[in-house]
Amino acid sequence: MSSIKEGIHDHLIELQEEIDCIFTAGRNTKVSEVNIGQIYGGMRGVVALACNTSYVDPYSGLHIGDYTTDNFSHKLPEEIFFLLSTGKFPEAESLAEFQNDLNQRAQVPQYVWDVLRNLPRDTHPMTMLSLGILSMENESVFKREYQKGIEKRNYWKYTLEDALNILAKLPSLAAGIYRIRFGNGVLIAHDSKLDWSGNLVHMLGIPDGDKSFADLMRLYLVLHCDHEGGNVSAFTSRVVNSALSDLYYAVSAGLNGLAGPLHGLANQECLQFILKIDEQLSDQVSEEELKAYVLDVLDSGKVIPGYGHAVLRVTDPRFTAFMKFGEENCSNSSCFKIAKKLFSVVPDILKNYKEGKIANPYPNVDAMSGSLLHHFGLKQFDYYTVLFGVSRVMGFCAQNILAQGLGQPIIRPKSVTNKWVLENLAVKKK
Ligand code: AMX
Repeated sequence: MSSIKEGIHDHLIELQEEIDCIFTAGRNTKVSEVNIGQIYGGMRGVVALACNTSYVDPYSGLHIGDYTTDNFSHKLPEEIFFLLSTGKFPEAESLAEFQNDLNQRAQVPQYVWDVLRNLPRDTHPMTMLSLGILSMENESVFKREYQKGIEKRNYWKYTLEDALNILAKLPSLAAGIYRIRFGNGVLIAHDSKLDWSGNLVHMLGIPDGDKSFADLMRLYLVLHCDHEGGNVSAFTSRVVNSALSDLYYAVSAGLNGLAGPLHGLANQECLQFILKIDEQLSDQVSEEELKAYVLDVLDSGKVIPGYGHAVLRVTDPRFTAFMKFGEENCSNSSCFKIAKKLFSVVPDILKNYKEGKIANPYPNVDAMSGSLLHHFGLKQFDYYTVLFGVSRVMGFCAQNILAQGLGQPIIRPKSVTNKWVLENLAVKKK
């Protein structure tokens, strides 16, 4: 058995023991109540899901297992996937074995390129990524084995196979999308001597003399990996997989959620926002001018991209990690300077805007990431969410493997009509 499979197997035993203990203590114990506002308000704050890959604390941000962002941000994405799915970082030997396994599976079938090359020229790169994954659905090991008849307790093993096949192909697929959509369409071959993020940088073909772009990409792919279970993309992916639709369907569906401007597309919108400020006011913009600009945007009914969060109530530690990288590697870049200036004015404005209705006035991960990508030569901001997606697929895969391994059932909350609510409140419509 491979180290990752063994690690997941052992992790599932631990998690199942914890669940048994929780159920023995009280399966009917209440942990959350739902009010009418939450039924109509996107279920915000309703505790209704178990996710054992990661946890987002409102004040200390993303935790993976026992590690906070500061404690894992220096790792490789492969190590992070291992941590998400087994609860532990791999030993050197297991990491090498895992990387070797990914290399063996990296070849993207020719028909995927045929599909992508036949799309309209201006198709959004997120559509291409989602479609690229979905076009390979026929390769699903889970689907093939399920049709033969497999025991429920083994579902996770075939879901893991699908996860490894998808993850291995992602750098080639994402880089190919970049070169088809923004370049001359000539693909650069995968290099088995490079690691997962190194290969993505290599196949994108963006010049990187001092390897700072490769450092940024490693950090980028680590920081976006997972954000617990209730965000739009992870939840969507989990719901789809809970119907035993295989991981190709589930990952593609999760990516479709990530493509929205209130979620993953915010990083594209953030850079557009910053470039507009650079064009209209320059990176020498004063604090007063910037405040007036931000207020104008808010008064026109738009959100400030990269600010706010459904769970976080402080500056996102992932933003802080990117800011540190920017200070160390590109403090003179115009985009970085503007992103930093926005950080010094936006939180105070949002705190006082809409009578304090904005729950979190602080920056999320998207407020800084695009500025760094832009500085290092990746200027096509339509592409940024693809990089977010490449990273986040690690979270989708790990969450679904663990859920399958724990035998979690199909997800099906109950919805109600206005009539039901009116009757239950014993209120008459005027
Ligand atoms: N600018 C202006 N208004 C904002 C705002 C922002 N950055 N963040 C929240 N608000 C507004 C909301 O639109 C809402 O107004 P409404 O009641 O008139 O509709 C009000 O404040 C209350 O919202 P909330 O409870 O603070 O936030 P939420 O949980 O409903 O939404 C989020 C969270 C992220 C969608 C929201 O903060 C937002 O739209 N931010 C900008 C887009 C963004 O950065 N998205 C990326 C999030 C991280 C990610 O997934 N990548």
